[in-house]
Amino acid sequence: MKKQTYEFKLFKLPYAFNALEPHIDALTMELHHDRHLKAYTDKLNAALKPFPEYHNWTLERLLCNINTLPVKLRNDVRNNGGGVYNHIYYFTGLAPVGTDNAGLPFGGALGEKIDLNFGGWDKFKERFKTSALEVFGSGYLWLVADRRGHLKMLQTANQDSPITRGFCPIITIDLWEHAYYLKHYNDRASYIDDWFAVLNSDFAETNYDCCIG
Ligand code: MN3
Repeated sequence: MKKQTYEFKLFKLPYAFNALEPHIDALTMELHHDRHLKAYTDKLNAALKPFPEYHNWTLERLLCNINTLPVKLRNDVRNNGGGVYNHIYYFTGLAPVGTDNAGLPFGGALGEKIDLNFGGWDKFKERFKTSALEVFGSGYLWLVADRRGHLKMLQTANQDSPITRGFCPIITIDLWEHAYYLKHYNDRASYIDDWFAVLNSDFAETNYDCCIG
């Protein structure tokens, strides 16, 4: 992920709004990016504006050091900074239908680790789906690596970010209803299936290599 500092620019989606059809619809993508992510970005900038001493801090540095920040800044970094970071991870983790890396089982070192830890791709998918269904309320499910490179499925609430807890993110699914309600209504299970169909496996493999590298 490209490291940014204040003033944060709205992340540019690396594909068209309709590129994930029919799995994730264009209107959902447009609202998710142009309204939800834009609001997080604007609010993060507004919160940081009165604190010039943090204007050269990357988003990663802010999120990894929340507890050292002025009290007035902490919640905004957690919620809006997390909102920016997590959405960039989510959007980049999706690949347009028909591209080489869309919806494929993970390969490389990550693929081997998945086979070893979960007994194969299908079993991993099953476990990931079950865990995503269990996330209560608004949040995310992540595949992360811990400091020793071990894989872990991590549920996070609201816009909390795994890097605040020292984990290295590999891939994530946004489980807030705004990510799927227009097309899937309350059927989170079918959204999770559709997410797997457009999962960007290249992105996940590269992230894992960085985590253990
Ligand atoms: Mn979202």
